[in-house]
Amino acid sequence: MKNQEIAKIFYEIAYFLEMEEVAFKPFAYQKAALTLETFEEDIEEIYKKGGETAVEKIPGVGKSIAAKIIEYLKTGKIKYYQDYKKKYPVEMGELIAVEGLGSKMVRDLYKYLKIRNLKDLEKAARAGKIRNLPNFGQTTEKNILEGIKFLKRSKGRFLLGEILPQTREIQENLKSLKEVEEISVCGSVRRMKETIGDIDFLVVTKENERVMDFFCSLPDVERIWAKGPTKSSIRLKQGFDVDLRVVPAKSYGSALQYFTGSKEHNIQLRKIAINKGYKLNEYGLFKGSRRIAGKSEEEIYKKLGMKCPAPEIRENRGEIEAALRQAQGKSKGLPKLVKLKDIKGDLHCHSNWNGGVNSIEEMVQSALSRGYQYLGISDHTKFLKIEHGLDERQLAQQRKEIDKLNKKFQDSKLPPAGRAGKFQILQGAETNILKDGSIDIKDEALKKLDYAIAGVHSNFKMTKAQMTERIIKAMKNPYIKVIAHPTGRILKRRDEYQIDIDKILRMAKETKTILEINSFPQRLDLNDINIKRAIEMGVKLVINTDSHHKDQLRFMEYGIFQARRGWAEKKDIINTYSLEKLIKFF
Ligand code: DGT
Ligand code: CA
Ligand code: CA
Repeated sequence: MKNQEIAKIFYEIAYFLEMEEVAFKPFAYQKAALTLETFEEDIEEIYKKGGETAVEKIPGVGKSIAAKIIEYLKTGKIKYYQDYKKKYPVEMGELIAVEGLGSKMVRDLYKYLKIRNLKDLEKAARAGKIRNLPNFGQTTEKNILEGIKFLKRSKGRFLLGEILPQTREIQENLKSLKEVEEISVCGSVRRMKETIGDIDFLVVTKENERVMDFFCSLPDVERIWAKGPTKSSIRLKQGFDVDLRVVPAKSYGSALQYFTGSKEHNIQLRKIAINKGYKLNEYGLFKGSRRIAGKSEEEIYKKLGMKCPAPEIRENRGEIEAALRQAQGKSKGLPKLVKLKDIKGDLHCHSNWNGGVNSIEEMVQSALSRGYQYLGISDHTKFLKIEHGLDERQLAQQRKEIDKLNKKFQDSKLPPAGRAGKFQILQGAETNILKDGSIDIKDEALKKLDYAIAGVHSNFKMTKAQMTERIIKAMKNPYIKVIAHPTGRILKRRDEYQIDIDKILRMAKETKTILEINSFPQRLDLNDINIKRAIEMGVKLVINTDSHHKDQLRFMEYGIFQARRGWAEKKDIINTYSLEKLIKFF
């Protein structure tokens, strides 16, 4: 699929246009990039089937952008982009990834210091050359160095959101081989960790050579690190590695268990085996030289006196003890983890009233197709100017449109098949927690919403005590029901801001404020450990997608994975509630 490649180029074009301070156009390219990036259909297929007209019909793609997509599909290049690259020979993707570095700064860094890439940037910052540039200063220089340090730390790991679609594609490909008897992904992908080092596959086959030949000639293979009858390892063009191991059917379960990990879980499990006088490895569970289990994971855990814990919680954070207790019929067994099908709606979505791509109605169609009972439109509010945040008057206008749409849906012949027979659009708003903890929208306007969300979108660098107080003050506002992305981290880009999470959790419980698990693959905030802690303290959570495009509603699964990694059950998540229960709750 070329969707991602083209999206990446469009993002870069947007940055180049911004560098030249061209009006409006950057937004058009960003919108097209966002659309392509989230599109489930293959753009190449769309073009093949429907030609130019079909490409132009994609929302957010006009005539001139469509022409560039087609140019890329035909020639592998876009001249417009190449020309910019010639004019500014900078590694835009690399530089812009540094937190706090914008396109105009990239322009000036190139103009004054000929900085083209991360290496140049680090050198110049270390030499103290950046602080003297107009509009930069010492703080910016320090922030740049911190940003680089953070990038280095997360290097070599990929977002689950980038990896999972690829994993599924490869798995389908391998499955199509008739010689493949069993296949499973294992490692951190099976555990649905937020970031992934490499993909691990496990296969049962009698035709090792045939399978390995096929694997090593998959489309997009860039390098073959190793190729053998039982283990091969490749690097894909997208930049990540894939391992494939072949095992006999009698060891499939034990290999699956072993290669799923985590390492910490395995170490603990092996101790239990040893205490029982067994030996556990990827070939099976052995008593002396006799294999007593190996075909399935369940069998192995059972022989060790345990229930089989879900892969997402195999991190040695108490799941082994819980699995033992459950097998013994004691209380505090394994959690009954929340599932995607438990979700009845999404409460954090953006429409084209602010920076989103789609109309409220288009967002609703997407929610209906997912069988939801409700959709909360929670657009940004006025403090966030770059997202075209709404003020009190615009919120009131939006309310009118939502009421009208709700009436329209009630009057039409809906519900479509598979839905619970009711649907309602709720009006929320993603308000801003200002520096002093106040909200950028007046209480009288908040009162008229179905619920209000609040989030920190500015002044990230405060002391721990200040930031904690700031958020607590927002939680104490009776109209603020949800705190969005509570720790503010962006994976591979910036750390959490400093907060006293225990204090926040205690206040969330006290003020009955819901904390969000944000499903956006770059956020996944709260993280697994904080989710577990929140649940233990009795804090309720919501899993939202933060969609800025109708197709992003599908990101819900990433929030679910994260929630499961944090041991969340259905009862802990408020958007598993029915419409009536939710409205009453608010
Ligand atoms: P990643 O790829 O860094 O995101 O993380 P994993 O968990 O996929 O790690 P990876 O790919 O190095 O290895 C896959 C699994 O194999 C891992 O989850 C557990 C198992 N494994 C690997 N090395 C060891 C080891 O030294 N000891 C034990 N007990 N298990 C290991
Ligand atoms: Ca791995
Ligand atoms: Ca591996």
